[in-house]
Amino acid sequence: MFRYLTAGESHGPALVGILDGIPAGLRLDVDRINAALARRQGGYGRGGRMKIEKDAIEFLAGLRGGTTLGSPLCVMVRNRDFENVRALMDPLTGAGKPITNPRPGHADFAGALKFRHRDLRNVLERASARETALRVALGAICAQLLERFGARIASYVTRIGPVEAPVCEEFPAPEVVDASDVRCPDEAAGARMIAEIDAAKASGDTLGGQFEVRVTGMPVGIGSNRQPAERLDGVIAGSVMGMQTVRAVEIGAGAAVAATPGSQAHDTFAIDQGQLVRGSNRAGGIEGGMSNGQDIIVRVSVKPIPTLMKALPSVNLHEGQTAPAAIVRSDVCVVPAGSIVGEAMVALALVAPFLDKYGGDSMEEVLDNFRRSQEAAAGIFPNVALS
Ligand code: EPS
Repeated sequence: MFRYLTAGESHGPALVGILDGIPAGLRLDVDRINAALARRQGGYGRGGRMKIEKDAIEFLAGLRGGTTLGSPLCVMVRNRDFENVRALMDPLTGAGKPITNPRPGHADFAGALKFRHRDLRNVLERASARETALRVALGAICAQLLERFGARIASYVTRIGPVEAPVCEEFPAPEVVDASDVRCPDEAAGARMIAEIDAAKASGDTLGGQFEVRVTGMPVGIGSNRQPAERLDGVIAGSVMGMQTVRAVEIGAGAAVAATPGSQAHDTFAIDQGQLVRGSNRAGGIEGGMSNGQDIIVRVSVKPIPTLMKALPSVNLHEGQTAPAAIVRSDVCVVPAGSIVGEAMVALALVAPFLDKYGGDSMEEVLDNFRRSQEAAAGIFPNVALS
């Protein structure tokens, strides 16, 4: 069974994760995992913390000579900032002045009541999106597994605050996206996004936005219509909704189909030179809860982060008085970084249903199952060539 867990506080010694169910024999390119971690650290609108950290993956278990053993992988990303705040965060002796004023939109308030914490720091340390570094590490491992079967994952930013960029018709070229400080392949829109982030920073505000994650090369039939929990769109949406700041996830045309007649909402079939083709990809690569062989398109909307330098009205929970929300060092806009985390959450979501279909204990076994299944699929309708 494929599953994963993460642990770690934002300013604790390290983030750790366990990834269980990755087959034996997957050779990992560690430089590429670290490159994904570096991409997550970037993006215009990040705060001071990213100057302190230089995220790198360390393997504690499950890997030998760069190849997975089939045993659980245990990985770590250290928090360099821990050394600066050891007195506050040491697991045995950490202590400090409590944070008392919850930030509207943050986990502070609900978490304090739920876990009966009087110091909001005990909530925010785990709620912090710092933890997404570990998810990116785990997701990059999953992406390398999926790549062995021809699937690739990429993302780009389509909106920051009021600035909207055109949607890419094709799978976005990762090097073009990476070259933009806001991960937007449209240069003019990217420049306006940067100006908007500067304006938000100057006024002590924050900005949300939207990004798209695309998967190309996914075989047909991943996910299932058998049971609600097996539907691939639900599995992906659940995983991506599990990210800090995410408020909406759409597949393909998404919410817009509610206003579209059926004649313009679906993707027609045709035969072109003996080859099965689709007229469009409004379904975003998923029909009936299963991948249909087209690109999987996931559109994600994230809120502006709740730590504002011009603090929102709140209360001091210790004193029972109205008071501004706590101000802690933070970012102005995390949408570009969020798109990298989105890639990771999609990769993490795809592996379980992928292995449900082709699974085995070793990569050799999974590749055998995959090849046999692909050959069989090509023969089901002999008069129709599937690309
Ligand atoms: C975060 C607050 C900031 C961000 C952090 C998420 O951290 P700090 O309070 O240490 O300045 O930089 O994100 C990361 C550390 C990261 O690696 O993405 C928050 O409160 O969610």
